[in-house]
Amino acid sequence: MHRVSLIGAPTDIGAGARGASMGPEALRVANLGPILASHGVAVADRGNLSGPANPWQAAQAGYRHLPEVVAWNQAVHAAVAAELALDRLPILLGGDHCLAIGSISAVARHCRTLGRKLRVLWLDAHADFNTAELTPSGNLHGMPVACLCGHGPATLTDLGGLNPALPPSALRSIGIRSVDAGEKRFVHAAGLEVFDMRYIDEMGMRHTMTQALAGLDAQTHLHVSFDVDFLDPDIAPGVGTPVRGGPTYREAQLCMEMIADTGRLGSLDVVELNPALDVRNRTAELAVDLIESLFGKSTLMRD
Ligand code: HAR
Ligand code: MN
Ligand code: MN
Ligand code: MN
Repeated sequence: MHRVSLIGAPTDIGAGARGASMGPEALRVANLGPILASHGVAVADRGNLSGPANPWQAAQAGYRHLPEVVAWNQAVHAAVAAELALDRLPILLGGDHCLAIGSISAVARHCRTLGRKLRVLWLDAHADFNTAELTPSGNLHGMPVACLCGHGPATLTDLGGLNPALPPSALRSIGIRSVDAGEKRFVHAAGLEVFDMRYIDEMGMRHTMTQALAGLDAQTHLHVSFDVDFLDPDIAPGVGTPVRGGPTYREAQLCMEMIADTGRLGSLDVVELNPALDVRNRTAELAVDLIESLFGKSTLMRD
């Protein structure tokens, strides 16, 4: 039985479009808490974290809003660490994807303390592996994977007390279809394991997930960082950086169901939902539907 804590982080501090700050409330309006509870999950909604407003400034030395991004990530780190210490499963409701630095560095520290293996699944249209030198935008939501792997400002790379928080070997990126030119070279140099859309097209989602989940054991903590722009924008328009050609509804369901089947899910980010760009909360409702599957809701045939 899962004991889950919802943690809202209402900010778009790392994004290139405003509006992801409304994500936590849109997920609540789509009934995330009650729907999880209806599947037997014990849910506590911890409310929202607070942090600095978005000053909407140009990049300085390759980063937009770095001090504010650090402040938000410190708050996320502390909140996620507190829930893990209570043996609860934290669900971070973003907010933009820069917040995964705080969330995953807390998870990595927790696993280190307990001597548990960690596997991170990065579900995203983007690799999020930019650095100050490589970024075309300065937006920190394009950099969290690089920061977690030790490439970034010390205020972010050292957040969980050990730099790097993650070796690239702990990560699997799935659904990738938009990578900047310098970022692409860096992804190859770092040896990131990427299952891009070409791979999913050719091999199918079932084989992709079998590969991405290979090697988990009973002691593995599985963290899922679910960037809603992973999904095809035809079904998930409410995101700031849509990229066409993403997983269909059925492919996304299978992805979530295969994760649920491992029984290893230990923490989750739901990020980049942008209600200002959504259509009647459709994308939030889709995200909740998929999160249900992640927590083991399955069809009648398999119950
Ligand atoms: N690669 C681009 C940049 O770094 C766009 C990144 C968009 N990132 C997200 N999260 N929406 O995946 O600016
Ligand atoms: Mn992302
Ligand atoms: Mn993305
Ligand atoms: Mn479902």
